[in-house]
Amino acid sequence: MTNKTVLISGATAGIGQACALAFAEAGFNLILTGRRKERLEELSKSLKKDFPVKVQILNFDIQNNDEVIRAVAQIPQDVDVLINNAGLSQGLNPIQTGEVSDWETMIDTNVKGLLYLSRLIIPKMEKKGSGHIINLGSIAAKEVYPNGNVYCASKHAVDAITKGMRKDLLPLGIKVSSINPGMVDTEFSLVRFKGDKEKADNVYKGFEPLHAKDVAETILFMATRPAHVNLDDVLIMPTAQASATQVIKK
Ligand code: 8X3
Repeated sequence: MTNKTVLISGATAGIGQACALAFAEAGFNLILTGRRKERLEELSKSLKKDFPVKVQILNFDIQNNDEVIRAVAQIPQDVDVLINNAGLSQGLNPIQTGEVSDWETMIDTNVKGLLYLSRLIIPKMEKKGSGHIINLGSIAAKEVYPNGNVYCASKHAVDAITKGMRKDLLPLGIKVSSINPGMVDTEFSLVRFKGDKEKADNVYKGFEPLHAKDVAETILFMATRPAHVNLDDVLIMPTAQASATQVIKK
């Protein structure tokens, strides 16, 4: 058991949801955020039933700074760990036929949303003189692949923001880490392909991708190192994947 609180953005599915479970198992109190209210309520109910932890849910759209401000104002307690997980990929077009609205959604969520939330949580950590921010990057934060253009750019921005945060927050005693997963079998591809299940399933066929739990367990490990240890930058890949574009499929 710990008396610590973790805030997980985008907790309604995938890696965020798996983090909620892993951190509840480890005894963290949880603040779970997301756009899908019913899913948040269901998750909170089941976690409270299974674990002796406090769960607060905050339902808002991270793309909207006013909504983020209103939501964070409802957090009474300290936040020890912030997991900036909310993020998505929309569309997989070459740059010349990309949808502007897809670009805006990715940049507004993956980059601006992460900034809005961090901007409000960091002062809470500063007041306490400690805290840990863990940003969800991607292999797309390290490499650019065909048709990945704006998604890769948004994750490269997360990589740069992580490095910038680490420098700026060093004097404040706040740890900053990033975790960069390769292919993870979540709703990610379904969202990227706008609900085309066949296309999405195809991405993960013929090899074993990472599962959300694999990433969540690693994030929990990162968050529970001793105070003097920080895992700055973790790249986690399926064994069958050597780079963004090289996967061995059977
Ligand atoms: C998700 C992984 O390989 O589709 O960030 O970019 S990938």
